[in-house]
Amino acid sequence: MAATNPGKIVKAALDKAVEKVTELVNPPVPGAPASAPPDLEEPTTPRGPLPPKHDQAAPASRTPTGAQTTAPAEARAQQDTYLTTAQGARLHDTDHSLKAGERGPTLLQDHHLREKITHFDHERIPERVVHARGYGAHGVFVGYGAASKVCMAQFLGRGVETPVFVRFSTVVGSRGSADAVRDTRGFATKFYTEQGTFDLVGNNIPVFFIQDGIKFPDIIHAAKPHPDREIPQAQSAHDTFWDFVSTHTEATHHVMWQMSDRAVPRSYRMMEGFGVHTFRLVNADGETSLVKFHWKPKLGVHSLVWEEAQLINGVDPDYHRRDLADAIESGAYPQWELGIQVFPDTPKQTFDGIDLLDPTKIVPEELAPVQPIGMLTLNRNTTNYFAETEQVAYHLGNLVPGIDVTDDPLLQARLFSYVDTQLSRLGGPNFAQIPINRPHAPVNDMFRDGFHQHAVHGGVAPYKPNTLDGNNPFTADLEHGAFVEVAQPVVKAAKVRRSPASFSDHYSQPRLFWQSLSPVEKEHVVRAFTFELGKCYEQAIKERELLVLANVDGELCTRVAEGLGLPAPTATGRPKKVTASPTLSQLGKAWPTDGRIIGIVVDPADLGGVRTVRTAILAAGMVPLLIAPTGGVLDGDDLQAQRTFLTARSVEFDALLLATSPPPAADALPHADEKAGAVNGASPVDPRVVLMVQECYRHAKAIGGWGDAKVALEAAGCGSGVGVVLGDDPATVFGEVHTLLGSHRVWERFPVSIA
Ligand code: HDE
Repeated sequence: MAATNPGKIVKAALDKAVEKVTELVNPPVPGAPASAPPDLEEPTTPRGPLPPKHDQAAPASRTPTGAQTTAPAEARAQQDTYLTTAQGARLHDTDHSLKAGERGPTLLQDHHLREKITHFDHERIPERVVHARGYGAHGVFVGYGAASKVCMAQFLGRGVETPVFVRFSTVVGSRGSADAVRDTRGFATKFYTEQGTFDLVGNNIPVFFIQDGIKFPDIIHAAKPHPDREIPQAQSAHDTFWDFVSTHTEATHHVMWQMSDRAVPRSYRMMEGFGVHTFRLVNADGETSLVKFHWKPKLGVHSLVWEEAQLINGVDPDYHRRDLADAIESGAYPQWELGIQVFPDTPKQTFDGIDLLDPTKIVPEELAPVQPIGMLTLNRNTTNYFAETEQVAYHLGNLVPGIDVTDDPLLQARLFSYVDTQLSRLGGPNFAQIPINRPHAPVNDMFRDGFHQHAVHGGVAPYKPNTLDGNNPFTADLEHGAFVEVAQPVVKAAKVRRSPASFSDHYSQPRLFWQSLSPVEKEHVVRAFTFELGKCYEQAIKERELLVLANVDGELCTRVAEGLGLPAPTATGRPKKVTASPTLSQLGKAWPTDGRIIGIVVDPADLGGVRTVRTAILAAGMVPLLIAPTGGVLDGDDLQAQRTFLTARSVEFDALLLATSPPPAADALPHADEKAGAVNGASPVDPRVVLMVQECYRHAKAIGGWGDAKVALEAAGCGSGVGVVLGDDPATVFGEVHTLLGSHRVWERFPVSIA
């Protein structure tokens, strides 16, 4: 209960301030499982459940029909001190079933046993057929008011704050698959607006594999594991995927992006998001515009390198989830600016010759700049993964006044699919009443009954017209906030199963993408194609894809063909001239480093430098992880080893600092830790540290050292390498490493052979 006496209030405020200061000086390492550390012994004094952690939030307290309640969000969690049945009856034992004697058979009478096991047996629901692996967070969207000329949606108004729930995902893998796989990422945002829920269900790649929704089962069946052996999991490096995309050439543009660095993001926080389709906006005067939505991350767009991604999938399969949750917990709130490219709504629905209804095409930002209209901040983690992230249900058809759809045939099929899949995934038609899906606008829908009905509807007249309920509910008009579909004229035409001719150019934009990349990004694309096709068994499939690449770019085709040991075919068509779009490249600027993780190999004998650097890293909004020969306290309360040479792996860090060149620790033996075999023969430095340096160097990460760190760097063969900073003053060394991190990687380390 809150304090009411003034003395107590002052004391409470002071305690809070002291707590905050202590936290600033000695911030908790993100990821601790509970809001308080556990006792050593099993507690026996009855007490209530712990409160959620400071970084957690639950869905807002709304009734199933959208009204705000006064119940705190925790009221939905387990209550009180004692273990109960699902009906609230207190239990005296949950460790033994009820038996006819200690050694006798279990009795059918044991309702607690049956209730416990029955509930457990039904804990799983079907995973999403696509985008099964995902991670969500709560946040807020603030409108800039800049969209008012083209859109009347209330939530885009200047300064309007709207709660949101965002779910990021991979597409192909199942729910337990690894995060850092090569795949497109989902970027789905639920805006709980006052005018009803608006869902922007996009991806981190601005184009799609297919132009018509009817092909979705085909591309997904091809990308999912082979049906006979159910392998490979969460990968596109297999025959069925390449069989499909090499024959269905409208996929080529998406495949180019998927073979680029975009498909191995460093973090969800460092991805762009795209609505992909063109939408139709309506302003207060009823004028319409066509738009494409973009999310621009404040931290820039950054990626993993391929070997790093592969290691991560073993070392930390939850890499992207952990990164997002830790960043939010440590206060490095990720942000994205929402922007729109605006096009006149002409009868042809094209812009600069680009068909806006074709979801395999982008409009380069150089032709139509992205105009910022609001800011998204993710600032709270979920309290319960299943209740929130697993049960959240997005739908492209959840629109608000001012935002409407177009006739993009991919978009149109999606309008059908999402409710359909949610009906079976979430067990019936009332999934909008699950707390995370509850609108923040009043709901008066006249839908009744069904499995898991949480609303208790009054009245006897859920039909229209009625007189028994005074004809409530009433339909509204535009003036009263109704969503009214744009009366878009439909061109007179015959019913056909055909695409327009404008959809048939499958190669110009893939070439545009290729030509927009920097040399090192091109190298990565070449290697991704070579790797993935190299994993295919069938020669015909590789040759067919090489022909596709020949039509994209001769050099790309030749390089991949070299890697595959196959002849490079000649293009079948004459390439159209394209103009590169430099904004598509991820390189060439400096970005903020919030939430980046810096590994520090400590010198237990001299912790002064480590302390200075750790404080500087925290002050810069980053996370220091101290690496020592063994775990435990190094000094005082704040210097604790978070990693050891046994548990640390380079892929956990964005940059590495060495305060010393530690001699081999007691467990530096290949039979105790195989990594210790990384150096052949005797080494003055612990071989795991040498491996860590080598991997960081290979992955073009900034490395810094002071004290006698030079010995370890030399043992790793990179003593004088580019992006390796050596000095006497730890603070200066860190400063230089920090600057290097602004460019994400030390790109100069990759010798490139592509122009
Ligand atoms: Fe989806 N998609 N999709 N999709 N999609 C689903 O809905 C579907 C498409 C996207 O975090 C499913 O509730 C069809 C494009 C995201 O919960 C399903 C077609 C884009 C998510 C479905 C498409 C997306 C989904 C699976 C072709 C980018 C995850 C479970 C017509 C613009 C949302 C579910 C979340 C999820 C169908 C094409 C993005 C089966 C039929 C294009 C981010 O309904």
